[in-house]
Amino acid sequence: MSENYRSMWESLGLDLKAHDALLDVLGKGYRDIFLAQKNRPQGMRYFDFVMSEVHGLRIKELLDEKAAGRKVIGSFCVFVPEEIVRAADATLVGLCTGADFAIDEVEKYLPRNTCSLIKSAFGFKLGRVCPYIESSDMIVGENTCDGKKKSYEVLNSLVPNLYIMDLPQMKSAEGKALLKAEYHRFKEAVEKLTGITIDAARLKKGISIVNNKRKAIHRLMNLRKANPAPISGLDALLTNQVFFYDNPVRFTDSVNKICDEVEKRIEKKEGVFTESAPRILLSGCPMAVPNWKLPWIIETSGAVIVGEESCVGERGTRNLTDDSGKSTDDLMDAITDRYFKIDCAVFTPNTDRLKHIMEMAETYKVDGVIHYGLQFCQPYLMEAIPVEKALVSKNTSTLRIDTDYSMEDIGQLKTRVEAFIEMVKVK
Ligand code: BJ8
Repeated sequence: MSENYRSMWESLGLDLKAHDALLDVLGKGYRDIFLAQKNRPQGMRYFDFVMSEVHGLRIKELLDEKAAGRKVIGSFCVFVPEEIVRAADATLVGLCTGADFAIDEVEKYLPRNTCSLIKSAFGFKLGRVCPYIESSDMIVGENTCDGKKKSYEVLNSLVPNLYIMDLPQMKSAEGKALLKAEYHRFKEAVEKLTGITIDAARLKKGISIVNNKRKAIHRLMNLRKANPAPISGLDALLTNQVFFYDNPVRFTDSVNKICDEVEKRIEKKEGVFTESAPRILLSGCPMAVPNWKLPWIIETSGAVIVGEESCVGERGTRNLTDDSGKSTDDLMDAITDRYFKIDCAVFTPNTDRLKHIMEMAETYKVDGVIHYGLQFCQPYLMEAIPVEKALVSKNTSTLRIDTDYSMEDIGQLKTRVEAFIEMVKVK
């Protein structure tokens, strides 16, 4: 990334030395993992560019928007409705939660046995290496799992602009009423922050922008049903990760361009892996940038990931928001309906997720499912067992992986994943 951004990073209060070290590791990881792949769609070059500028040009764009009076809102969860943010001409960005940073500092604030995702958010803040959190005019923390909920009490002392969104735990009428009330409260907070009154026309526009982004991703995911796989799971994951950072209209365009290219590949029966490569569904905790460890292990062990049952994947993007309502209230109801369907493991019971995993295993014609749980993530680790049982009862091979963001277990993970892939091949 260019030298030109140093004064920008400095103005955001970043620790330049630590930030340089982070960018070095990120750049190397990206080259080794993504650029080393063969036969990628040409359209992935755009995503290579986005990643090379993820702390550079994209931050400059956000700061330019801020200078023009627009606001930036940071989020840690797919329950934060982007439609409402867009309706106020503001930008929603996912905050960095995909790598270990400043762990010693983090453990002065959080217990050691906290999941890596939460620790990562704190590490990026405490290490002063995340330009997104430093650019945010509002940071939304949501009451999902206990770890996040309690950690936001601590985060509140580290940032000046934390907004807490309460969320239901049950898919009941009362749960839905709570979500609706919280989305109305959030709308008011966004209006106050931006000085813009969100009316039906604005909401419709916000819904359309976000739906278009989702439709492009649906199109790409649908194309991944082809055999041979026309795009790697790593590249598809990258598009899902960039979903949270990029300008949404440009993102939509770029994903659609990849789809045009991938459609041609499918016609010609061209793939990134051979037809006989085992097809894997990855299910579980979200994988934020630069959490690429497990997908990289899977795809360098001879299998291809054809779907992600994850918030950085289909759990986060699969449903559209109905934009047919005429009034603000109708559209707010439609937004509530859409988000209430998200089957995060923090809900109890959460049978929809199990159903969705089974459906995905079938539609993507997978040979095996790898369930990815972050250590100390009780919701997903608890659900991993019934998920495995249900899949095995349908004769779908399943491997449960519990890991974190460290690189220490790479050798052990590789051995387990390779053995699983061999077993799936024999089957
Ligand atoms: S909607 S999955 S993005 S909460 S990994 S912090 S659950 S202990 S991230 Fe999530 Fe929203 Fe749900 Fe999706 Fe807790 Fe588990 Fe850590 Fe997690």
